[in-house]
Amino acid sequence: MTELRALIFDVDGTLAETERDAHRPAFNRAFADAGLDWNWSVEFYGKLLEVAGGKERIRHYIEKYQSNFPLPGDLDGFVAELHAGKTRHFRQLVGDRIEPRKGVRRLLQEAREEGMRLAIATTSAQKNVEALLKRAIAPESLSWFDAIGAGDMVAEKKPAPDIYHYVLEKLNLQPEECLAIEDSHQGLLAARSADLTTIITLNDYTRNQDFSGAALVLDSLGEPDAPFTVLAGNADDATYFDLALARQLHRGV
Ligand code: XBP
Ligand code: MG
Repeated sequence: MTELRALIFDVDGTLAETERDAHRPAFNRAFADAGLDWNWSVEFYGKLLEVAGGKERIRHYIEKYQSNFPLPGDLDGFVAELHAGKTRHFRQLVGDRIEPRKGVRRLLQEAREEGMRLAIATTSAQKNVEALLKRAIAPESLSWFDAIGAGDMVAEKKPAPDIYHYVLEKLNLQPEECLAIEDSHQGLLAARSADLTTIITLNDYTRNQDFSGAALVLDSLGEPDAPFTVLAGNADDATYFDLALARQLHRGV
């Protein structure tokens, strides 16, 4: 039986509620800086999340919702500049208002104590991951992760499996030695296409998505004094997600 050796975390929506409270307002601030009257509401942003990647999301928005916008000659350059501004705002916002989701600190701590390796697989830019880890988790937390796969390091973003393949290669582990933790349908598709056992901690944006294929679907990782709700799968009598439950799910595959 293969041993579980690493946990691979998605970032946005999984480690913290960054989409609603940091990415979205960061896009809006970058639009305002550029003199654009584009403003993405909390609800509308949920639709835009169908497209992974910030640059890809801006481009999709222009094509689908701003068809009268006079396209600049260098559209790639225009989008890249907006996105660079958005990344600067994101780093500021993440320091000001983002906390990790319930159970994240506890699980990371337990993994470190038990020598379980940690990794990140995200669509978001590397600078964003670094800012989130340093500011919302712990100043030195970047060093806890043996592999960080982020943003443009791969050609195809989630739901393609590329970022998970990248991380598995960096870890020098097989998929059956790892467990992925995601919050979205697209993330689940990416992880499952890379043959990873995957658990889901959903949030308001992803609540109604299809999570078939997930080993377990939870409303959060939970805490000893704040139990999770199991929406699909079997957690036996566990009330929060820890390494014992991770190993149990891993063995059950
Ligand atoms: C997050 C994303 C990203 C962020 C924006 O995916 O889809 O596009 O919304 O980040 P995941 P960038 O949950 O897989 O991390 O602007 O840096 O692309
Ligand atoms: Mg996510």
